[in-house]
Order: sequence, then C-alpha cells, then structure tokens
Amino acid sequence: MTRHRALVALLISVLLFGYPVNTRSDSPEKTPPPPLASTPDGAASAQQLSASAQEVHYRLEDLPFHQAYPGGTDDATPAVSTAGSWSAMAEAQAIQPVATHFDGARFVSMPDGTPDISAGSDDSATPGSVSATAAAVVMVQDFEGTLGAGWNIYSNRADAYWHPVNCLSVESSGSHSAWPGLLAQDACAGAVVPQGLETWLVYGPFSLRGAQSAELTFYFRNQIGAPAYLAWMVSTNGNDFWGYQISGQYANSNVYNNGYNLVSLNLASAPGLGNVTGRDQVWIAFRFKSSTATPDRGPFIDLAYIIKNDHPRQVVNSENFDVRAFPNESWAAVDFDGTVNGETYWDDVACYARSGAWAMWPAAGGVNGVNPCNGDTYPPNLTTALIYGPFSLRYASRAWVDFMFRNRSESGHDKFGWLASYDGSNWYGRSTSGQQTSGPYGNGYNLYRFDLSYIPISGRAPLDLRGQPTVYLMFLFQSDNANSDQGP
Ligand SMILES: [Ca+2]
Ligand SMILES: [Ca+2]
Ligand SMILES: [Ca+2]
Repeated sequence: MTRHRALVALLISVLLFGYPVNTRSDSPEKTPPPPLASTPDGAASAQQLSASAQEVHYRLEDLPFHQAYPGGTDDATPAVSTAGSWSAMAEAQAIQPVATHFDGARFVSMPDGTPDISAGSDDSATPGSVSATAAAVVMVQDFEGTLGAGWNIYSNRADAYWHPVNCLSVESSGSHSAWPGLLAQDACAGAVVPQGLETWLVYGPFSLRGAQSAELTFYFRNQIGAPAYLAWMVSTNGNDFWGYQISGQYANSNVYNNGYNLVSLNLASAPGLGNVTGRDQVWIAFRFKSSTATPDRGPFIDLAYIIKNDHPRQVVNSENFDVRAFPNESWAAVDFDGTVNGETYWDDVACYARSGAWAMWPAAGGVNGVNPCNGDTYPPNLTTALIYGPFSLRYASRAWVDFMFRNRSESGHDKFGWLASYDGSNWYGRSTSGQQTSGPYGNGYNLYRFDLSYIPISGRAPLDLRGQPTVYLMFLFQSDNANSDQGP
C-alpha cells in the first residue's frame, strides 16, 4: 500500500441546481485525504501554478498614464455559444477528439472488448435532452475586435502598453492576441518588450451580485525570465489587486494553440480577497512589468472570459492520489487485454511528479509493471485505463474535470486519452501524443479542462453530459508495438 501522488491532480467540478451530487463516500478505515488548498472546495489547487507562480498584491494608483483603447469603445459583447466551445477551439493539433466503444458490460463489472482511441466516433445513441442551463457570461475578450466597454489600459509609457496584435491567437478561428509592447514595433515579427515598462489591462467594474460562483479563465504564453513577469489579479475597489504572477519560458505547451497555457482563477476563492462572488463591483487585471533582464518577446494573452453562476460550485472529487490506497472503491485500474502482452496497469511512481514525489503512470502496476524512475519506457502494445465513477451530473448547469498532466509518447501512435461516458460502454473525449512537457504548473505539467458539458466529437454534435445521472471518467493510455517513451 504505497502513497500515491498526482500525475493527474484531478478536480471534477459541477455547478448544481441545489441538489446533492452523488459524491463518493470515504471508507472509515482509510486515512482521510489531506487538505488540498485553503478553500473549502479544494478548487485553488487548479489555479496555483506550483513553484512557478507566486501570490501577489499590486496597486494601480501609482501608474500615471491611462490610454483608452485606440480602436474605439464598441460595447458589443462578442457572440459566443457555450463555455465548452471556447476551450475546444483553443486546443492545439496535438489534442484530438476520440470516441470508443466497449462491446460489453459497464466497467463496474469489468470492461469487455478493447477500446481504441484512434477510432472515430461510433453510431451509438447520445443522451436525451437535459434541463440544465448555461452559466451567465459576464465577459468574453478574444482581442479580435475593439476591446469594448469596461476595458481600460494603463501604462507608464505612452509608446508601449497592452494592445491587440495580429498573430498568436489561441482560438483556431481567430488571429489576434494581446501583447504589452511598443506600438511602433511588430510583435508578430518577433519584437521584444521594452525595458522599464509597466502596463495594466483592466476590466471592470462588473457585478457578481447574486452569483455564488464565478471564475476568470484565460490563456497565456510567456517568453521572458524573472524579474519580468505577467500577473493576473482581481480587485474589489479598482485599485488594490491580488492575484498570481509568473516568469519564464511557457510558450510551447503543445496542448493549446500557439503554445498557450490555460489559467482559471476561481473568484469564489481569490487570493488575498477570498470570495468575491455576490459583490456589486469587481475588477480583473493583467499586469506586465519588464526589467533589465535579457530582452525577450514577453507575454501574450488571449481568450479571457468571466462566467458566473447563481449556484455554488460543488466538487464531486478532488484527487491527488496522495493518501488513499489505490485502486480503491472509486478508482479502478484496468489492463484491457489482461495477461496478454503482459499484465500492466496504472500505478504510482516516485518520479516525474508535479508536486511531492509521486506521479500516476500507466505501466507501473501489475506482474509486468515497469519503473520509469529507472529509465524504463512504457511497454509496447499497452491498453490500460484509470477509471473513476459513477457520479451524477443531474441538475448540473456546468460540469468539468480539471486535471494536470505531462506526456511524452510516440507522436500519432502512442496516445494518452481522457474520456467520459454516460453508460460505461460508449466513451467520448480527447487524446494526445507527442510531447507536452513544457507546461507552467510545475515539472512541466499542464492544466487541462475537460468540459463534460461540451465534448467535441468528430462529425457530430458535441456531447453534453449535464443531466446524466451516471457518468464515468477514464484516463486511457495505448501504445503500439514500437518506439516507446516516457509516457504520460
Ligand atoms: Ca484571439
Ligand atoms: Ca496486458
Ligand atoms: Ca509506439
């Protein structure tokens, strides 16, 4: 019985219409999990960028120069469909939709058949309509047009500040992002940010009256070392801002387009301010401060949005694999072909962890398990899954799984997938291969948000699992017969 730390630091979150979700019950004989964060719902674990980001507090008032956005003050709110579609269109080519099918019983007994995450979508029925409604959108900013009402730009220089540039968009449908540099230089041609610059991009005030949950989500890439930094912050007076900041090279995630990284700031658990939902006036800000450090391209941000909901966030499960024995009553590790090709399945390993010493790895368990800490690569012909469930999404108005991962596997052949199912037989989700080891969440880990209310499927309408009483989650790894690597 070893301790288990996270490859997948997992957070399944739902927003509910006042009905308890089907949470798992802890076995009394086991040690309870340690507190994940300072927040009751553990949600802060996904917004802290491990050692690479630090909590900060800055004031806006000392900055002299205020520049209205040059493009005008069009206050039109961009038309958007659902929250899920934003993250889907921000994904890099390495992230592919997958669907698979088991020809047998639900996994709760044991899966029959072999999943194949290289397969296209199957023709099975999708769930019926659900009653849940979308969360309210407070703001969406893709930097494709005018910034619109509520946005203000501040800088200590009149010739350099945050402004849209025509490159490095995170949305596959867009072309622009925002960059804090000289107006006279072309960020798209590799211009570096000037020394001695401090510029803020502020949105607000906006109201969270009546909201019980809210979050700021955005994507960033960064190419500049400390002491220059990018900060994202929240305020309740428009002057004192609390948040996080980051420095360093984070522009090659291979998870989101153009090397972007995902950040989600839970406004019910803001640094320095605590819960700001219910407030009449809230601001958010992006701050860039350069230095005399080696010149570099600096940060780009894109696709920032704020969503609020009248209902509190409820965490179905927050799992670091730290203390609870594994597998347990909620998690199962499965070698789909049994002892064929050897018996190997997911288990913990004492290396490549995001934090602490342990990570989950797809080939550590079983009679033929191997150890990547000794330099072993994953075996060939592997099909191994880590499965959680069932849990209920009845009455959920939003539902998603935040998890952290890193991966290095043969591109196009050895795939790490995350899938969900409403019946234990048909599974839908995403998979990736190649190299995703440059994320900002510690030891190269990336944050991925698996939106259970919007699962893109090739050639079909996205799948929405909200309202489903029985939902399962799977992490799947498959390798072919050659060219093994570190794996996920
Ligand atoms: Ca954009
Ligand atoms: Ca096997
Ligand atoms: Ca291979």
